[in-house]
Amino acid sequence: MILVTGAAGFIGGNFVHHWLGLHDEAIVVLDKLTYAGNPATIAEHLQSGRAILAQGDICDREFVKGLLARHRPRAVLHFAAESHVDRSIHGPGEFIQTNMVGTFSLLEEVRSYWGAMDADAKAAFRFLHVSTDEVYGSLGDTDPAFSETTAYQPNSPYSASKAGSDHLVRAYHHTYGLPTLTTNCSNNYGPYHFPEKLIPLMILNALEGKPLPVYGDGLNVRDWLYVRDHCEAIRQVLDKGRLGETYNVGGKNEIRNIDVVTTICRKLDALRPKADGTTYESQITYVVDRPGHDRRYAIDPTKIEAEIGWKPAESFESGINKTVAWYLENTAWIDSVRTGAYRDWVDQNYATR
Ligand code: NAD
Ligand code: TDX
Repeated sequence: MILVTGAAGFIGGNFVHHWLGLHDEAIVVLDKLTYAGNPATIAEHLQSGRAILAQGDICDREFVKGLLARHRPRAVLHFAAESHVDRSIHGPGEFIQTNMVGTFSLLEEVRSYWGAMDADAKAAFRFLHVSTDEVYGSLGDTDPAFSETTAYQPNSPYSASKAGSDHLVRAYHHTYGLPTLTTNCSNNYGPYHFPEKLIPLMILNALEGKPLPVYGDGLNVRDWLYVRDHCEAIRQVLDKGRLGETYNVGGKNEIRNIDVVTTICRKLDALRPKADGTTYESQITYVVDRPGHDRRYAIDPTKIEAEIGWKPAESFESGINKTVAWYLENTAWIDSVRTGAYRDWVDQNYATR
């Protein structure tokens, strides 16, 4: 049994699908079901019983303690976080609470659970912390990509809160010997991505005839990785990672935002031409920039490639084709996250648990 926090969200939900496609081992999902958590993402596994949903907050130590005691996982994979940079700019409090206090609370309960194990179980246990490349700050056009030894320089409340959580994980390894692993990944995209983030927002706004809001000059660069490739990296680091180490995960797909948006527009022009004969690009609108907007992120994945043997399977071209097709086909999921209708499903299925 493994325990996965935040597995009703985008990456955690994809991880549940990926893991259960490859393993018999069941998953306990610890998720608060914030606006970003949607159990419909993993409904088939909840219904089959291969994944069990425990709705709760990582900050709630009694809840976490009870869950660990009841399910006795051999590993905890920590995805739960407040994840959207723009929201962190408008309201940083939740980010500090979940990403820092929540990670601290989880670490404390895991430390106590792990400390009481017998020697063999203790040696086999793992705490894997899922983090981001944003902790390293912003690169200039010609700077080398982030490596694991790049100094932390977080610039947004989101990245600062994730940096704080990374440091806590590091400290729990060095001080208490907790068997930790940390991954710092670049921008993910793919199915089940909440439509506040660049790629799903652009696909859905385009289809609805709304403006496509590009921040600033549109020349900020992100390093895009298909979400299933990230999930596979996490699975392999869990299996083969050296304790206390961090691994940068990236797809070597540095792309300017405006090029991401025009690529999506062209895919949609081909798959779903507009009735009025105009192109989706005509909906692009430059808007005021994000405050403190990081200019460029780029990941050097040499360590994970050399030590773990991981490489991404998808190119940006193949991944974006799958992603656009998924959003065209999965309108029920999109409607349910936008209206919050999945909460009825939660109430019906979990009201008595
Ligand atoms: P997401 O916002 O889609 O999902 C977050 C999940 O965590 C949701 O299901 C939410 O309900 C849950 N959650 C939030 N607060 C909680 C709390 N207090 N207790 C329990 N559950 C809580 O996020 P995501 O994009 O899937 O990101 C997952 C992790 O990966 C995060 O730690 C994020 O920092 C990291 N990451 C994301 C990206 C990316 O591009 N999305 C890239 C690198 C790293
Ligand atoms: O409407 C938009 N217009 C726009 O130009 C939005 C939502 C974004 N952008 C820009 C801002 C960024 O340069 O697109 C880029 C990507 O934006 P987001 O999708 O918000 O992602 P980002 O801020 O890069 O952070 C993401 O990647 C790293 C995730 O949300 C984080 O959780 C992860 O750690």
